Amino acid sequence: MGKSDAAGQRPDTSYYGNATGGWGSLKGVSRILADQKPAIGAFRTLMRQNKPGGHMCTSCAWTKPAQPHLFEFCENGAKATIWDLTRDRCTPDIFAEHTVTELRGLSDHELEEKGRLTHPMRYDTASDRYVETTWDEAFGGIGAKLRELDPQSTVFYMSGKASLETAYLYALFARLYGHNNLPDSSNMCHETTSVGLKRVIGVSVGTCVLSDFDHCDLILFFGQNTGTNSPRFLHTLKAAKERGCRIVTFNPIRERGLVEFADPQNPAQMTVKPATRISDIYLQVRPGGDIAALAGLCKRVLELDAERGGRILDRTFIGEHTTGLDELEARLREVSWEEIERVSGLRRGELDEVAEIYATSKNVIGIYGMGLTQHVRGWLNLAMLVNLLLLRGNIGREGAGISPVRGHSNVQGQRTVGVTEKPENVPMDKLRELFGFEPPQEEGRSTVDLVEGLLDGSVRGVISMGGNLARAIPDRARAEEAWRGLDLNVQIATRLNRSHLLPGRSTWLLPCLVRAEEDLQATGPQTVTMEDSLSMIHGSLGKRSPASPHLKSEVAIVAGIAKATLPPNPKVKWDEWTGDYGLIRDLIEATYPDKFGDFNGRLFTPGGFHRGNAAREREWKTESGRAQFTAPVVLTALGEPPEGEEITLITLRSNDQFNTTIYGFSDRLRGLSGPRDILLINPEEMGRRGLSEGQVVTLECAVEDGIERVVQGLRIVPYDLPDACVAAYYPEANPLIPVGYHDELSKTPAYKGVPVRILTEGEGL
Ligand SMILES: Nc1nc2c(c(=O)[nH]1)N[C@H]1C(S)=C(S)[C@@H](COP(=O)(O)OP(=O)(O)OC[C@H]3O[C@@H](n4cnc5c(=O)[nH]c(N)nc54)[C@H](O)[C@@H]3O)O[C@H]1N2
Ligand SMILES: Nc1nc2c(c(=O)[nH]1)N[C@H]1C(S)=C(S)[C@@H](COP(=O)(O)OP(=O)(O)OC[C@H]3O[C@@H](n4cnc5c(=O)[nH]c(N)nc54)[C@H](O)[C@@H]3O)O[C@H]1N2
Ligand SMILES: [Mo]
Repeated sequence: MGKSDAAGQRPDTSYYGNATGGWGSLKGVSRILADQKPAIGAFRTLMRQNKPGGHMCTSCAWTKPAQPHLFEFCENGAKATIWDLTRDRCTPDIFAEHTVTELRGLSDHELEEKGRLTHPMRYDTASDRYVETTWDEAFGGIGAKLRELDPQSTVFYMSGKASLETAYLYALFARLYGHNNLPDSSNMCHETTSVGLKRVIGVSVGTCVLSDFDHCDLILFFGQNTGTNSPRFLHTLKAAKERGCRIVTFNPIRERGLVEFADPQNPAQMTVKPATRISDIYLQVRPGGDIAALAGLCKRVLELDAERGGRILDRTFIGEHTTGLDELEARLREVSWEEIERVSGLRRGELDEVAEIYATSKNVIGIYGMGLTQHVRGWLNLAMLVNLLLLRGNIGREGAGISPVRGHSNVQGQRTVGVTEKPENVPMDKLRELFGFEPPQEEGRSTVDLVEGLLDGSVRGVISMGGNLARAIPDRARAEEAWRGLDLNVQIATRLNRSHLLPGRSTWLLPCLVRAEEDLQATGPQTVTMEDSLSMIHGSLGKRSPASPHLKSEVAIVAGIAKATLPPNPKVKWDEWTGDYGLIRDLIEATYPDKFGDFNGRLFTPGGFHRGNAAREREWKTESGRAQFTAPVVLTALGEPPEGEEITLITLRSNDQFNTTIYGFSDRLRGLSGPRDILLINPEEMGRRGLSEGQVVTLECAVEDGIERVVQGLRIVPYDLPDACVAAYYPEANPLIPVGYHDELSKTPAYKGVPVRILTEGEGL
């Protein structure tokens, strides 16, 4: 689509006939190459991606294998790297030409397309422009402001890309300064996992490692769009399929990557062999219907056990390791098949068939993504999947387990090393001992608490280490004005985005290196580390020459602000740590000795090193000391199931975006391209509601809390979805999601199940 915006184009919904991967993915990469004109050597850089001694991709968190493919990158990993290595530069000249008000008129895509940020910038209120500043002035200005503010009124957000070294220092800085207000992008994503899995199996992350996928004979796949969001995982799935493993998928949308896959690394498969079929059974569950579907599966497995003389359940495991099965059985006896079918949208026969496969499979892995976590009862979705796995002892042995597919490339690791609002997850005694101070004990703010604090004025200052909070949060339209009332807004970023254009009284835009770039400090080039979705820790060494000589590393920026804010402390050595990241890894090891033993020695272990997982060893760090069965009080994950005219909204990522970074306008794998302001709905539902293809409608949120939330100008596109739901893109649809509408336990926003009304012209407005 070149550089132009897509406004005005009609969606092209022609069926995309090819499998995921294949020629289409190569075309996707070439288009971005042509658009971004990366600097010379970009291909060589891509060849080092995800390999020991190379740099780790900044796209998804899928694991990096010990024996990498020749091209250990996928279409979207290549796009992310090429996006970072563009030749376009967003220089002080561009800021001199445009006021911030003017820049706010541009789309997400147009803003990022200005290129890499090159200089530290300060917002000047009088001219409504960003003006060039020096790092000293920036650090000094930010430090002075932070000293003026009450620490409790400030929030340090982190988006999941920054390294373990940056994350550790950032969290330490927050606690030395005096708060635990350390939300992470994880708060919008897998916080449900951190809280939900912890409650039932005592760990906050998944239990599988890569070799489990060589031994499983069934994979149950819930609400994760592999082809777009973690494409390298398709190689693992394909290999499992070729071994005879079966895959059953639960997803309202027939996502192509989970239907079939042609290996773009394998020219033979792309030209002559048929693509590999991925899912044996694909069930288009209704959004929020997974609790019901899993209740049906558990109910049927219990029936099969009774029918087959008690040979289906793993009674030894259940007796030794679990608690709560009686309550679950009693509850499932009460639940009717009629209710299961109604809430899940699936038929009893379909669930019976899957239950039979489950009951006769030896090793089973449960996989999930945002389709389970981003619901009001997301935690119960996970607890139900754990119930099913526990019935046959499928947690804590080879070839089995539960495996969330995490989002950002280091989001899991940032939590591991202390970026969390929950003080109980941090070894405060260790921090006290290492740095000689009294760490704050008060619970900090999550992302939802941050938005609420913006709206009620109790948040006065925000530092954002990456990310684009103003777009990614729920209720973003309401929060926009509030950003502008902040006393301090510090944005550390690589490319321009909307969050940078909502300046407060003191506003700073600080440009940083990307992971593929060389990070040169006093002792030479520095390695950084990250933790992937399977809890493997990897070193990452960038070699590219930085996009501008004025960039600093994220570590140096955190240290610079911290030093300018805090009184001197002989145990806190910002300059030494910046000079040698190995010293920061020593601190990580000293704080978390059980997870990071010999950290510096194991940096470049092929495939990474595993940081350990108690549930994998069948050690249950739960309240009861056992793995917990959960009896579902209700069968829907939706907070407010739609009534009358209402319908459930799912918000989606396209194949051409990374969160709020919009690379282009092709949602290739769904056969969609063109403008992103569309509303997907099935043709029967369109008929029932008198809607026609191409009609432009308004969506209105149906949660009644006295606040009107609408998004206008959405074009109707007929699409294969279950009844009673519609789908629109994130972040365009975010004004419709109330900030208070989130997972009950973890506060993860319920982005996948919001009740809305469709208004046609002249209605309601
Ligand atoms: N290229 C690319 N890669 C990415 C990202 C990106 O934006 N672009 N984002 C990264 C991040 S931060 C994250 S968290 C991950 C996100 O990766 P995913 O977890 O895959 O998240 P989504 O694409 O939001 O949605 C996942 C799927 O949930 C399905 N779904 C919706 N509602 C339900 C439901 O109620 N039940 C079930 N069973 N399914 C449902 C949707 O149809 C969709 O296929 O990807 C990461 N990787
Ligand atoms: N409706 C709806 N809303 C959602 C979701 C959904 O499914 N539906 N998903 C949620 C999820 S899972 C997530 S994780 C959040 C994502 O929320 P965020 O993580 O806050 O947002 P991103 O879009 O990933 O951030 C993109 C920006 O990060 C900056 N950046 C990129 N690389 C780097 C780097 O290496 N260092 C630094 N310092 N900055 C960098 C660039 O300036 C870029 O503009 O959105 C959430 N919002
Ligand atoms: Mo995420």
